Amino acid sequence: MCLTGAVGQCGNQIGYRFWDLALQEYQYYKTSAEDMNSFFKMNDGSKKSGCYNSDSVKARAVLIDMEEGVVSEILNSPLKFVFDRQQLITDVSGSGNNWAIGNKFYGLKYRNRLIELFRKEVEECDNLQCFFLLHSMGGGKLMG
Ligand SMILES: Nc1nc2c(ncn2[C@@H]2O[C@H](COP(=O)(O)OP(=O)(O)OP(=O)(O)O)[C@@H](O)[C@H]2O)c(=O)[nH]1
Ligand SMILES: [Mg+2]
Repeated sequence: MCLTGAVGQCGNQIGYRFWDLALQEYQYYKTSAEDMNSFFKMNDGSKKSGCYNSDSVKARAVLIDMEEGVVSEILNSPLKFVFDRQQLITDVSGSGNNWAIGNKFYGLKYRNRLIELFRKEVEECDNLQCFFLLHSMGGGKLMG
């Protein structure tokens, strides 16, 4: 199982494409529930039937952005059902490409919540293999 963290504009935009493709693959190629389980939390019904609906499949993901725009777009997109509102951390103004603000200000402000969110997602994995972090090389960033 793989737990994805999408950080900032770039990480969340690339993450959106990733989740979109992963779901399409499941739909069109009938990926087995076991494979699907690597990236998604699925309820027992959808595991057995091989079908999913909006309540049965949730991404093993934490979405983080100190600006709201991209995450809001994701929450208004056709994929909105894949994300729990508890899996998100957003703020309003962003770090404006300033690493020190991202790391020292937002990092300190959200560190505990971030760790807690990841911890909860980890607890839902029975076989965690990796963390998959998506972010740009530029930008303010929370995590140094
Ligand atoms: N390949 C790619 N690069 C992107 C994308 N969005 C932003 N970037 C690049 O990412 C860098 C800026 O990082 P962002 O992800 O916007 O910054 P951030 O993490 O949101 O950080 P702050 O906004 O400063 O808090 C620039 O070099 C952009 O060109 C994207 O969707 N794809
Ligand atoms: Mg940003």
